[in-house]
Amino acid sequence: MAFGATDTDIATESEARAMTGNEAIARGVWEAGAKVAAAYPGTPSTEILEALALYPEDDIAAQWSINEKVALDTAIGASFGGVRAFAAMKHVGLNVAADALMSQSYIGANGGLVIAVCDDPGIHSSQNEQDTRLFARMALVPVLEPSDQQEALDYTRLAFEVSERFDTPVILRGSTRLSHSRGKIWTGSRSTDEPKPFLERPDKNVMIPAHARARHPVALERERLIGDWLVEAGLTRREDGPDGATDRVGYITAGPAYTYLREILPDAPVLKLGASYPLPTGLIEEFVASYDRVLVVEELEGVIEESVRVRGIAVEGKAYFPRTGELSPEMVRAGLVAAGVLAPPEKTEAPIEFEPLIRPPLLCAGCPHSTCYLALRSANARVMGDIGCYTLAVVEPLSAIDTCVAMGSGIANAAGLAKAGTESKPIVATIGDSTFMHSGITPLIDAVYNNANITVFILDNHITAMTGGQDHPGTGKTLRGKETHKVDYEALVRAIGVTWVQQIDSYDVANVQRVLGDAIDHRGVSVIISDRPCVLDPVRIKGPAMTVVPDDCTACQACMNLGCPAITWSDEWHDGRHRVEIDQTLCIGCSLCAQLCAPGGIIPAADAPVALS
Ligand SMILES: Cc1ncc(C[n+]2csc(CCOP(=O)(O)OP(=O)(O)O)c2C)c(N)n1
Repeated sequence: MAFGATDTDIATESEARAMTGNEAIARGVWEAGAKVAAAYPGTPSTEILEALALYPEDDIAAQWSINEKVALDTAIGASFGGVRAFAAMKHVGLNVAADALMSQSYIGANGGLVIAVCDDPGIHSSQNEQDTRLFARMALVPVLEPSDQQEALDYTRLAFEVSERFDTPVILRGSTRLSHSRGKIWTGSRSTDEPKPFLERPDKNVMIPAHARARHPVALERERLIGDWLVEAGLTRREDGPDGATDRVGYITAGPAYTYLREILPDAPVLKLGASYPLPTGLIEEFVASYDRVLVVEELEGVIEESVRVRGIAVEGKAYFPRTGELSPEMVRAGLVAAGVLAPPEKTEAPIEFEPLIRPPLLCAGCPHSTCYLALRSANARVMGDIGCYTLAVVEPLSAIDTCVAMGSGIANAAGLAKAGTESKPIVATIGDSTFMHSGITPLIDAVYNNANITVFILDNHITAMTGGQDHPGTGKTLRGKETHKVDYEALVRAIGVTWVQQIDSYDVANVQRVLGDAIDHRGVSVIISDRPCVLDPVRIKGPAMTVVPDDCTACQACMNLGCPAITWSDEWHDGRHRVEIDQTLCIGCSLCAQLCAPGGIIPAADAPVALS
């Protein structure tokens, strides 16, 4: 057990298993007896709900919500109903859910309310690198920071207890490294508390100004109480180490940074914070007074360092550790050397440096998005993009996206650009089906309402491809794979007042171009819905592979404009010139390249006269 005994004694009936941080969080939610869990996918948090869906439906209602705010509001509703409830999202998802969080902080929690928010230091798969701890502090919501997979489970359980004991939502902060790496953990059994009755307290549950004014001080008061209680619970603790005060330098740390620090300095005196907000001021004062110098080691922003310093307590930190990117043991070592507490490594032979092979992200072979962007490039459109696999159309050879801000921004960005009146090119917003559901519908209503002259290209590949193929209200399937109502995009778009709508199959290249031209010619809002499933999901498409007939290939490279990873430029000469080749192991037989090949030099391999490459 990672911390001292609490009301939730989780070590009993223990069984060791290897789990990722996300699986451990899911396990913690289940063990805590939560009855409702909702999320919108987003790396690195996605697998939490996928793992929760493996627990019995009678135990927990686990669902994909249309976006993060709806997920949090769903969990809030269940908490009002007196059961433990959970929402999960990536860091930027909290921006979407923030409005609800800020008010719920004043309202509190009837049934325990926990929100897992997974940060992405290093921006492996996100649009920014924001630090959730800053949000938590602004919302006055405690943020627990597990350092490893065992703590991911333990802290999740404890987060529900904190939530109920102190009448507050609680954020559990994950990160890419913790979410996706695996560790051995001990599991426990599921709590089975009875639901609480609905709390008939409009003064607490209804946030009108008079009520909110009274609740704000309550939220501030619990700040002090929680910080101290986390010490009592053993979650925040001093580890003074065998040589304790002798080296005269102490460290304050939290989350994965703790494990990196321990790898470099296994015996150093450390104050390990289980929560970076609220802080146990008394304990920090005592700890800092015990050492000549105290360094704060934390990933991303200097949240702990600044919070300690504003209390007049002298600590150092971000002078030696970066505010961007992921920490690692090596970076912690480098910071400690810069701070003068570790000697620089002795000069030895230069280590062998391995240059990683650069593999730029690409759309898949046969991706149905590629022809839409080819057509947009031919139309010389100004393309206001959005977030999804299709954002990769920004790179060569498609090079067909001009802007991409945040999920659901593209349509309103396009409308705003049209209103600016400065753009001579046709203005087109492109948006995936999941993103359209998430936050594309309201800006489309707005564009129609304000009579914007734009085209909206909904790229429906029947799935949330970018995050690994999750369902949403447009796929007709739930998180647990059950059939449910499927949104009819055309009916929806017409219902909000769009008069020019056409569905197309993006595998019909000539038709995509023609319809796009017509849509651009329409004055007002026009909508094209490209309807062709992702090559990976839900059906793994694999047709007979295509091949190039060397005699017919004129090396015009029109096919290469698709950016298909199966099409390569041959180094071999044929009849005095180079030509293209198709890698048959990658080709899925979509035939898009054949449609672009004017001389007809690309044919199904099965029809080739001799075995061709
Ligand atoms: C606010 C927010 N939530 C979640 C994500 C993670 N995310 C990025 S794109 C995307 C959806 C992609 O699906 P879709 O729009 O259908 O496009 P596809 O990848 O299928 O082409 C998600 C969930 C994010 N970047 N920002």
